[in-house]
Amino acid sequence: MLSLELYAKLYLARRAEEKIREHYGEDEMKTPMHMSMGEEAIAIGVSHALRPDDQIFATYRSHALFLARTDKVEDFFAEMYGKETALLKGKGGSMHLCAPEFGFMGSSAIVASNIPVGLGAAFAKKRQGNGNIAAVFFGDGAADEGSFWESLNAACLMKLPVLFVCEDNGLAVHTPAPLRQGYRSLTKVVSKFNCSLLSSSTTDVESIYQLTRQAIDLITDKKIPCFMHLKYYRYLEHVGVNEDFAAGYRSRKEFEEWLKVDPVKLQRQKLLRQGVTEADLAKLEREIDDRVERSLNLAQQAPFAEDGELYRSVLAE
Ligand SMILES: Cc1ncc(C[n+]2csc(CCOP(=O)(O)OP(=O)(O)O)c2C)c(N)n1
Ligand SMILES: [Mg+2]
Repeated sequence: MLSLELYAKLYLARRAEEKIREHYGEDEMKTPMHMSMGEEAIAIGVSHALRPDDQIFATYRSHALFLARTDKVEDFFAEMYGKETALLKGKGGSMHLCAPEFGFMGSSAIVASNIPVGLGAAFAKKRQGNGNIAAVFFGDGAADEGSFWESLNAACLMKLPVLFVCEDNGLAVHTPAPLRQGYRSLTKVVSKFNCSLLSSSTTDVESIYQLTRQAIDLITDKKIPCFMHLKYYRYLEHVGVNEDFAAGYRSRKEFEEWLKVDPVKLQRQKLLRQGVTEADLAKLEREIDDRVERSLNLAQQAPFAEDGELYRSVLAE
């Protein structure tokens, strides 16, 4: 059942980050944390609609996206703790998650740097004629970078199978969009390019899933890129695990409005309306809680990689 599958993914992402919040203060996870909380419906809705051979190029704010695409909870926590048992043996951390075997081609801490890389993959896909697409995720702040505009231009000119996923939380660190952008509306500017354009501010994961399916159809049928503009609210500070409403650049009131349509809560309510019982949901949630707890414990107990590992897989062999 689609709505239940999506809920399980939403709940897993939320729970995993709640666990990080609980333990980050112990200072055993040495990686900076850019949390997904608030953004999960985008990560999960888009990822669920992509096909197995489509590829994802992600940002440093990709916990939910990584978990949705790979379901590798143990590896995820091992990576947070920098341990040998992780997919990248602890060399990636929160900001450089990567699982190419799942089509999760990597995430980068350099704003907008993943966009041209995704474009290259899309170019290869077009040459191979395999019908697959490259989904490139980026924040509204990445649209302040030249490489974003160059990539958008090249993708539209070359008619590449790229899905641009703009996760717009209206902020680059603490600076709101109107203080950074010399235009009034990103979507209005993008609408002048030769690509399809879809836009939404929903936090309903199923709507984002359906929108993404539409985007994939548009890319396939019209043979031009698609730009999806999706609004969300970042619950926590830019980097770190705390709320930051005392910092003065945004208000708790705004947060509370978005909380009313929290993606995890919305989907749970929808399932109850569809006749799924409270007991069934509680059972599912308990299983996920146990999985998260077990993965965290395993990560804590796992060894660090030997010193030489640091020099492996750094350069292509
Ligand atoms: C090229 C580059 N410039 C600046 C930074 C510093 N920086 C890190 S995150 C960030 C804001 C990016 O905002 P956005 O793309 O909207 O992503 P969000 O953090 O809101 O998810 C900036 C400026 C960086 N990492 N890379
Ligand atoms: Mg942003």
